[in-house]
Parts: sequence; structure tokens; C-alpha cells
Amino acid sequence: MTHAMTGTLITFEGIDGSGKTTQARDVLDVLMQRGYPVTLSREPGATPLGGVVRNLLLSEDLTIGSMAELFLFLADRSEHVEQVLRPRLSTGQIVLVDRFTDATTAYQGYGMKHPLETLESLHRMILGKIVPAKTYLLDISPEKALERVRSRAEKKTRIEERGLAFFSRVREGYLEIARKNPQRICILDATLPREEISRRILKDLANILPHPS
Ligand code: Z5A
Repeated sequence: MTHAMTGTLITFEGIDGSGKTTQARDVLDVLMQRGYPVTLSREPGATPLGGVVRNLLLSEDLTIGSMAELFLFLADRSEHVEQVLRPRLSTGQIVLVDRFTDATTAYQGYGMKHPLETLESLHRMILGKIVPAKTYLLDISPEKALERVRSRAEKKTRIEERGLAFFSRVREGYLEIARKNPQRICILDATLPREEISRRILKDLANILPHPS
């Protein structure tokens, strides 16, 4: 069944350590204070199945082939779209999402070299009419991002173990996706101070969000 989508989907993208989660949370806080009907979600891991899939995907004790990895991310996305995004968007909410389809194109497409056309058709099957109204791409060099991630106490995940060459392909992939989608994707310098990045995102969002009722 299809529903008219009256809500607004906003996504946050970037390599690990780019600060996208920080920005998604900061923007959520400001929009909530301003009275918008807004929620934050993320991929992978926003549904019960997604939680299990996330643990599998990030476990550094497990060997997962690149095809299986791709389909695990897509299984997570399919559940997320049906259980979280479609219901929230059909009731007019603004939904901020920490990673979405561009992450698969950048990591599994440009990074792991799965054909981009195949990823596009799989995404068409999963998404139907759901498309982000705006995407904020936090751009940073893999070297600087790694410095930030290293300062975290947590153990490295399976994907974080991939080297700088992989993260350089992912970064270039993201920039290429942005060049192909200039209306939707706004590239931000992720090395700017946190408050300045949020200010730029909120200024840009003012162009597309209606005033809260
Ligand atoms: N993945 C995939 O391969 N394919 C897919 O389709 C999807 C995901 C959906 C899990 O993602 C992994 O899944 C990820 C991509 C892959 N693997 N990698 N690598 P995740 O989003 O759950 O986890 P993450 O990428 O590791 O994100 P994160 O931990 O949430 O990090 P972040 O969002 O990039 O950054 P942050 O946590 O907001 O900030 C990092 C640090 O920098 C932190 O200490 C902040 O305080 C600091 N920070 C933040 N902003 C600034 C500024 N402006 N200046 C200085 N320092 C800052």
C-alpha cells in the first residue's frame, strides 16, 4: 500500500569520525526547541532486526563476505523504511537519519566496488517514493577522521579496520555522489567548529522547513 508522504526526510552522511552523529543530535535539539515534530533515527540498527544486523555487521570477530555485507545493510534499510520511516513520514514528521542510502553507495559501491547501477535498482525496490529532501555531507580527510576516532576508548569495529585507502575511496565516492546530486546534497567542511557547522545546516534547513505550527 502507498501513502502520501507529507513529512521531510533529512540525512547526515560522512566517513567515520566526520562528526555526522554530533550534528544530527545538535540539529535535533534545536528543531525540537523550535517546536518542530522531529525525530532522529539511524542506520544500521533502528529496528529490532536492525539491532541484530548491526551487531553482526560491526563485530570484529566475524568474517562476512562483501556480498553478504551488502545484503545485511539492505535488510536493515528495508526494515527501517517499512517500520520507522514510512509511518513517520506519512504522518508529517521531520525525520533526521544518521546514514542512509548514500552510505551504501559510498562504502559498498565506491569502497567495496559493487556496481553502482545494481545498488541503485536495489534502492528503488526498497524505497519506493521515499527520497531525502536534503542530505548534509560532513567532509573530512580520512587521516583527520582517524585521529578523532582513535581518541575514542571503544574497540575498532570490523569496518573501521579497513585501511586509509578504503576510506579515501569512500570519501571520494561521497564527493562524487554529491557532484551528481547538487540540489539534494550540501557538502560541509567537517573540520569547522561544531557550532559553525550546525549554524550552516540550520540556515540551509530554514529554506525547506515550513514554520512549526
Ligand atoms: N555502513 C556501511 O558500510 N554501509 C551502509 O549502508 C551503512 C553504514 C548505513 C557504522 O556506522 C558503520 O557502518 C560505519 C559505516 C558502515 N563504519 N565505518 N567506518 P555508524 O554511523 O553507526 O558509526 P560511525 O560511522 O562509526 O559513526 P559515529 O561513531 O557515529 O561517528 P561520526 O558520526 O562520524 O562522528 P561523531 O561521533 O559525531 O564524532 C566523532 C568524534 O569527533 C567525537 O569525539 C566528536 O566529539 C568529535 N567531533 C564532532 N564534531 C567535531 C568538530 N566539528 N570538530 C572537532 N571534533 C568534532
